[in-house]
Amino acid sequence: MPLSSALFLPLVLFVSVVTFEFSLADPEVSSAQPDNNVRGNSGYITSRNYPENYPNDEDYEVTVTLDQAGPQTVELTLDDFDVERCTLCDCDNVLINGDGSNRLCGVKNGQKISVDVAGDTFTVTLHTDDDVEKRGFNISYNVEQGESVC
Ligand SMILES: [Ca+2]
Ligand SMILES: [Ca+2]
Repeated sequence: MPLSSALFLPLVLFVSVVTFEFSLADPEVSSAQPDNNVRGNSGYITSRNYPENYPNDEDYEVTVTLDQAGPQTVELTLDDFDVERCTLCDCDNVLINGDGSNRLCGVKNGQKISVDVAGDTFTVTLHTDDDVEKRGFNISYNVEQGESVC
């Protein structure tokens, strides 16, 4: 068979298999865990499209659900953080738990942030304006062990 057919046939088979498996997926399972939700006492929180640039004009919220209710302290490490910087972080910014007193922007690789969490969830929100897209962030987190917050 000609070379083009030899390349095309495996591609058709591959697409067919992927389509078939997708049709078997349980829609309730898929919708229960959208991409922007994270579970567990440690893990990673990333901006949309990371490590590609995030889009303009959106509020992208990641909800993290921990294994137990608080009060507890979660330590975040900004492993990779590049968000458009303006005075007072008025352009693009990241809020932890909706806390407007601590808006993050600019380049902050390696910075650590402690967050007090009363219940079993906290949020990380990226607000973006209408121009200048950056890479966004990859934030690792873990619940601090062995201490109770009273
Ligand atoms: Ca801007
Ligand atoms: Ca922007």
